[in-house]
Amino acid sequence: MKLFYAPGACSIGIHYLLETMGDPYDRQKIDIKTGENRQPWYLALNPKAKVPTLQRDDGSVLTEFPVIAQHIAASAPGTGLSPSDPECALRAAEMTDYLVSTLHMQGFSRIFRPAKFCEDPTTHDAIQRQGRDVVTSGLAVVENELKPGGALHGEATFADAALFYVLFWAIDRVKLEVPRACAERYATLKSTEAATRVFAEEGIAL
Ligand SMILES: N[C@@H](CCC(=O)N[C@@H](CS)C(=O)NCC(=O)O)C(=O)O
Repeated sequence: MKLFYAPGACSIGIHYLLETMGDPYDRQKIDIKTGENRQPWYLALNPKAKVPTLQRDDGSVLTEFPVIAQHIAASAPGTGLSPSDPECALRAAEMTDYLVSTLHMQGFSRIFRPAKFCEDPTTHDAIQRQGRDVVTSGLAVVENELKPGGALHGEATFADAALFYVLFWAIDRVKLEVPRACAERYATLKSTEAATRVFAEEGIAL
């Protein structure tokens, strides 16, 4: 399989998952800043013009982070990244969707790209404040789910791929104070060899 990613983008979570699993895969860097994701060849692959994109060995393409993460984890059943218990798998999917659709799309998108929400620059501070509020309240939910009995407690699952990039953005990019269990989980994820390889490959110095 082949991952199309952009350095430091949400695709870093899929990159991290692939490195965690350790099976061979291909990858190609896409330069969003110069609009490579809007080039005809990339749109033919993914008309949504987004990363991550995953091209499978049969040539078919998957888009949308939660689906890609679940597909990759399911391809390595022995790793535990795809929970065998249906209820655990459902809860991991629930958290992955929340991390991507709420913290990323509703929160960080406002912080990083306020102009996408309103072109008027006088509104941008307010939009970014809204984004921070979404992220802060979202991280409170994540914190509870990291505690015993929560969907994110214990062994890593495919949801950790989303957790990895959301916490990377919160802690290392936006420099937010995050709740304790979130900080501890990110420290654990970041200390892995997989994370070291991913940051080096994407050219990210922390
Ligand atoms: N819903 C998509 C969102 C992906 C997304 O927003 N990716 C961003 C990078 S973090 C992107 O490709 N942005 C390019 C652009 O908007 O031009 C998913 O879950 O994969």
